[in-house]
Amino acid sequence: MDKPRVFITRKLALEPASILGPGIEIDQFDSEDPLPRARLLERVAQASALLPILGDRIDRELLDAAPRLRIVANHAVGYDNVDVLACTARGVWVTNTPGVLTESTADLAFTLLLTLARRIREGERMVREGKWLGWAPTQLLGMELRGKTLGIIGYGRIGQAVARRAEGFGMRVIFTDERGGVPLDELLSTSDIITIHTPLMPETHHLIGAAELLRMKRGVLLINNARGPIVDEAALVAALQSGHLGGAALDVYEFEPKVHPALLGRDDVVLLPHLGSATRETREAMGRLALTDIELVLRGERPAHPVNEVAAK
Ligand code: 8YV
Repeated sequence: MDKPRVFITRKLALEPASILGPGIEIDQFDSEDPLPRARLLERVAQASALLPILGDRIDRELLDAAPRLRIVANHAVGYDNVDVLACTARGVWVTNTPGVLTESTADLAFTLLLTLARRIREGERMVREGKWLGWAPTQLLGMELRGKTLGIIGYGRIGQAVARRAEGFGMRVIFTDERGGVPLDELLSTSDIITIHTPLMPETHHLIGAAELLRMKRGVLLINNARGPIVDEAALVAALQSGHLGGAALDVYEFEPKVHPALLGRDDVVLLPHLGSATRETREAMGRLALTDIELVLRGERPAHPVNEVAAK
């Protein structure tokens, strides 16, 4: 009998063969480049397991092209790129990588927050461009964190890890979540800084649109390293242009990897290329989790991090 094959859609932070046993054949697009959709569809044809990243859309078309597929082990905690219902209907497990990226993603949220609040980008550029002519009492004044209210939208593992950091900085933390906290309206109208840590689902698509931005206090700072489409990017641009928003720090974009052109030239925004979980430790752990779940499923066992339930075949 042929060995089951796994298709890994990118270069990983660890060698897949260091986790997968010799009974599994590894096919890998061993690159950081985007994988064209047509090549993805081609290479899943013989795959029993698939390890995709966020940018790979796992939908009915892909499932049709992959008749042998038994598991989609998403290299992410978020799985909005996967049509989970379609996978379940075909008996395909879907797994994610929870827990191992909580601290790195919360660290990055706080990095964004401090970079924006303390105008780090502008200061850095001033020095590098030789435009710093000397110290002045009014130069690049930012926002102090102590005593400010941080509104956290989504209070799961990452939201709570951000709250722990904020408490260390003397901030007052409020949150909104389907499990409790304050109503979204109250969070919007009372926070000095707002940070988003909810998954992208139909209910959270454009959760922050023009009306919500207007409800925020004038001068508020907005942080997003969850998912781009939670914020209506065009409305965000308008709120920055009108001066209602004090600034935004983004690690994710509505049409990733495209960035709204109006954001690019602004001094009151910080823009990163989706670096939330980008530490060596976390990326190795994410790869390990996904590959281990593949190994389990191909051995006929239940994966350790399922997001759906599949009947035994
Ligand atoms: C990944 C993420 O970098 O885990 C997530 O949900 O957004 C990031 O950790 C990204 O999803 C790559 O697949």
